[in-house]
Amino acid sequence: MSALQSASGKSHAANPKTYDVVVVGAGFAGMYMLHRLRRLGLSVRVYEQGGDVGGTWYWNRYPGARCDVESMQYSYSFSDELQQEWDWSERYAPQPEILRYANHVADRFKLRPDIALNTRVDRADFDEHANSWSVTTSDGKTVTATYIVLATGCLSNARMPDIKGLSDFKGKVYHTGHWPHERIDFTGRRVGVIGTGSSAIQSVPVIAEQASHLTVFQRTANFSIPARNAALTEQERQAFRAKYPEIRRFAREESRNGIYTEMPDKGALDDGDNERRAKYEQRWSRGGLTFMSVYNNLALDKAANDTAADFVREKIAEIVRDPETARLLRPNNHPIGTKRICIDTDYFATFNRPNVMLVDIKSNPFEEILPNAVRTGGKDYEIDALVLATGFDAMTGSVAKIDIRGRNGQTLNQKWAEGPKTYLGLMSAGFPNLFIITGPGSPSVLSNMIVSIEQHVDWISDCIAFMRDRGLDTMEAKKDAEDNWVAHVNEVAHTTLYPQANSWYMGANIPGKPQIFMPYIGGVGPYRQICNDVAAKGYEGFAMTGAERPRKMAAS
Ligand code: N01
Repeated sequence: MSALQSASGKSHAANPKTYDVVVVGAGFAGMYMLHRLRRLGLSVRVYEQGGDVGGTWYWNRYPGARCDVESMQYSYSFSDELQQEWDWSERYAPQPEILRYANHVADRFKLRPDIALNTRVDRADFDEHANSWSVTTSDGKTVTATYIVLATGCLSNARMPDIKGLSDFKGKVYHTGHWPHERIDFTGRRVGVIGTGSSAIQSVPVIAEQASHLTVFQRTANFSIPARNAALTEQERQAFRAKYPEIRRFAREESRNGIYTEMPDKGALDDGDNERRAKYEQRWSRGGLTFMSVYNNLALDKAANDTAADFVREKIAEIVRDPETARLLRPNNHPIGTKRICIDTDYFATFNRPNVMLVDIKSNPFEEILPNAVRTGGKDYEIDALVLATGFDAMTGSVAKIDIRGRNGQTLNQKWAEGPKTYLGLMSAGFPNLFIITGPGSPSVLSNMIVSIEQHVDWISDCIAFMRDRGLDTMEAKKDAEDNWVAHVNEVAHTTLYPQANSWYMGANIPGKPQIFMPYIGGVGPYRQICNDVAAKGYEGFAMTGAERPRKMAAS
């Protein structure tokens, strides 16, 4: 292919604002997508609304922010040089270090020239005659592209709660998912935190160290496991690096969640009480997400799940000295793990501090926010600053913000009004040549995101190369394949306990959002196999057409 020929064979010389591929977002997904597509010789433009690369790690700068997947695994595997040369400092990298890593990748692979920062994609229209997308950005410009790839992230659309009086509050209001770039110092200030999900559980212990007083407003208590974070030694890093081929292979092909760990071989009720307790103790001491993989049925069987949930509830009761606070902090309305499990450093112990107070807003919902206080249960809690750790419009929120119009002018928001519909989480029927990285219907947020990102990017790149090599220029999910996949995703979810929780996985945190379990829970390894099989069968379930040759001839 000549340098001037696109994947679709169109010449780009006449119009420099025509690309083979537009990628939306320069987080870990968008950056790797750009790298792979450039290696195919394609022209690519990446648009990023943030002021720099890094996606979720660019925005989530709240105190205590770090990854809950261990650094040596929460990192790209596509370049062995990269994984051998980068030194992670701690078991769980803090946000500034992950952002430095993202910037290092952008520089090392010379990605920046193809990334337009501070530029939001507002609209994308599919032109059925030209078989291309017209993409409009926040600077008022329009470009065209054969393909568009949404690398918009699953948790990047911060959700502002709708609480009466919030706009009247006179102090500073911060959202954990949209934290300012300058250092915020809460020293001597009375701070209120709303929410008790992962972001709050990470930030509360750090804010408590600074603030003169901290009030945490809790609607739903959450399960959290100690991180046991620590500095990584050079020896530990080297031991890990030496095993990388096996670790990465296992994470991709065998694991359920993209994490290298022992696979459980029995259920929680197959062990006697003492043995089970010893295993939970061992995982609690080890710390981290693998607590949930001690047995193979914690997500499936309520009685099994109760044993793990009871163990954690007991731990909370042991740690928290005030019995009423301990009672409130013990989760009681969802099976453990059915909301994203949190990983903390001293979260529960923080409530033993004299300057920290927990307020139950489940029994006493917010009445209103006053200029200097939060009023609930007839009491005013005076504060100088408010931290909203209220989460995200997850999985679909960032996609929904773009006005995407496919065939017949149908918008993606119209199509997804009753819940997202995709084939394999990768494409949606009626929206040709539009790919989604870690979209709803794929393991995405149930996995180590970088493993899932790399799998999707590789699959999409291979698919575009397949089309180019056969003179095909349009690809689209077939409606029946999509319907079957949506039914399968739903069916698998309902064999588990997950739908029992009012979680953001279900869209339950956004008033009016359809309540559908969005990620695919079948496991990272099995899902990859399904995607590989689909590709091996000539992209079964997708319609591919080309101006030059129909698909059957092309594939033969
Ligand atoms: O958000 P959340 P998050 N009034 O949705 C409460 C990832 N993450 O930002 O549960 C009062 O979990 C809400 O209450 P309830 C991770 O995947 C990863 O903490 O709806 N309260 C809940 O307590 C995580 O799961 C890392 O009753 C309101 C909280 O706000 C995901 O991001 C670190 C309210 C929101 O919790 C989201 O976590 C941090 C209202 N109007 C996050 N609205 C890593 O380590 C909401 N709440 C990689």
